Amino acid sequence: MGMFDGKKVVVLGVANERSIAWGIAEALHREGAELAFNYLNEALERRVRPLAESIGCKTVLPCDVQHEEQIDAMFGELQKRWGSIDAVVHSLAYAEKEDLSKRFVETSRQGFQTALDISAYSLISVAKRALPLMAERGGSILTLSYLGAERVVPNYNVMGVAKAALESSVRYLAADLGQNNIRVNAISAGPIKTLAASGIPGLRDMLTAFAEKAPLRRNVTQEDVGNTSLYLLGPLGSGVTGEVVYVDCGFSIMGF
Ligand code: NAD
Ligand code: 0WE
Repeated sequence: MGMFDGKKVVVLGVANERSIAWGIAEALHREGAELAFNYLNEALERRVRPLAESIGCKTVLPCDVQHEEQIDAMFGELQKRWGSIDAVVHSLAYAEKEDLSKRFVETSRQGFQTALDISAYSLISVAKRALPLMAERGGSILTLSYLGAERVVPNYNVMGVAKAALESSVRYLAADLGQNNIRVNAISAGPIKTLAASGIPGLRDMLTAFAEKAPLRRNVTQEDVGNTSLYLLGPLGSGVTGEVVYVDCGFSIMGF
């Protein structure tokens, strides 16, 4: 008996086996969920499809969240195949590389728009498409944030601004969609070595310093995030909405 037996969950943001979204997918699969995945482009399709097939999933659809019609097409296809959905995982972000290394004051208008569009607005756009598919039974939406939303993390720059907008959107969506019995929450994860993090200069030192300072004296894993996602996406989180839950080995409680 799995906690997600018979539940249909859309997972956005798997790029490879190190993706946080894949850690969440594995946890959901273990608990019996039926899953659907997106891929950003054809190069990533070649990574995502075999991973999905390894857990018996054939629903793998293209969706670049910068294009409204691709979000429409994905949820249109899910409507046809599944009729309804129970949960959505939004685990994606993007900012121009140069905006994560230059002085923050140099952030361009275009760079700001790109980061906010892909990393924050997309949650609203996805929630809008999920709403009619969840309307009957209610549902749960989960996104991924980072401490850089609230505190200055060197070089996180415009991504921090985008995550602040994302966390605020979680609260506004939770207030709005509560009447449809849809919950909306975020996990604020500690740094994890994924594709999105691997291009960051100094990531190794950051991970070492994190594990020294965090109360649990280790780094956060995809499995840690997967475990908490089960709580927020499923019946154990039935009364929780609009929250940002830290999965950070305690790092953020420390003052010194
Ligand atoms: P990842 O590279 O595995 O995943 C990022 C995903 O974003 C990729 O699958 C990529 O295809 C997708 N993406 C980018 N632009 C897109 C677009 N236009 N349309 C659709 N998809 C797009 O890296 P990850 O670390 O697993 O990141 C997942 C989420 O976790 C992100 O929101 C990230 O900000 C967040 N997060 C990461 C860390 C970390 O240290 N790795 C910590 C906290 C939060
Ligand atoms: O949210 C993130 C990373 C998001 C991200 C990563 C990239 C790298 C490649 C968004 N856009 C891009 N664009 C690229 O071209 N994290 C929480 C991981 C992360 O990113 C950092 C961090 C940490 C931690 C950037 C600077 C400092 C720390």
